[in-house]
Amino acid sequence: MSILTILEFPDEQLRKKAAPVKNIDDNIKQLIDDMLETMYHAGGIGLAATQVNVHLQILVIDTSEQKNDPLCLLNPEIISKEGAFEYKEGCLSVPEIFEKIIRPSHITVKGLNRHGEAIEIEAIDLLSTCIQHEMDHLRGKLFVDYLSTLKRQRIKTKLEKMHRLEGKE
Ligand code: GNR
Ligand code: NI
Repeated sequence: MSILTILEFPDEQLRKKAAPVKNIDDNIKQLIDDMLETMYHAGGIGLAATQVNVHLQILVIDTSEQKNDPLCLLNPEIISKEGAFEYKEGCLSVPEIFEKIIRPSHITVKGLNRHGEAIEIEAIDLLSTCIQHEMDHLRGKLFVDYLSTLKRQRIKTKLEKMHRLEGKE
């Protein structure tokens, strides 16, 4: 197991579109385990492969209080959505920024589990938000894209400054 490096906005790699997983080999299983470990280590409730610079349609989520209910979804597709739910979102790729975003409150998603079996998940509120946030990552979209150009520009400037101070740039 290993902790992977999480890319941060405005890294252009976060804009890449992830390809479907064709077969779940040992490398993919290792990646899923590493993504879960990385998510728990970072204190997040979700992580998309895009964030660790792997451009495949893989996401992991755990919205449970006890952090003991991991969910892994490959090649996810939303098959229905309705309602509206507002939540103050954050992102491990946009550290220290939290903004209210409105998304559909009820979704049904299909995809594959880590064994390659077809699964369907009905999700509401926080889990629904989290799945949509992770699916956005897989198509190169970030929650800051829902904000005004001005707000997004301010966030970009702030993070660029942070990265310079950290010597990341
Ligand atoms: O840890 C996370 N919290 C969170 C809060 C509200 C909406 C979405 C999220 S996902 C985020 C982890 C992350 O960046 N996943 O891509
Ligand atoms: Ni995120």
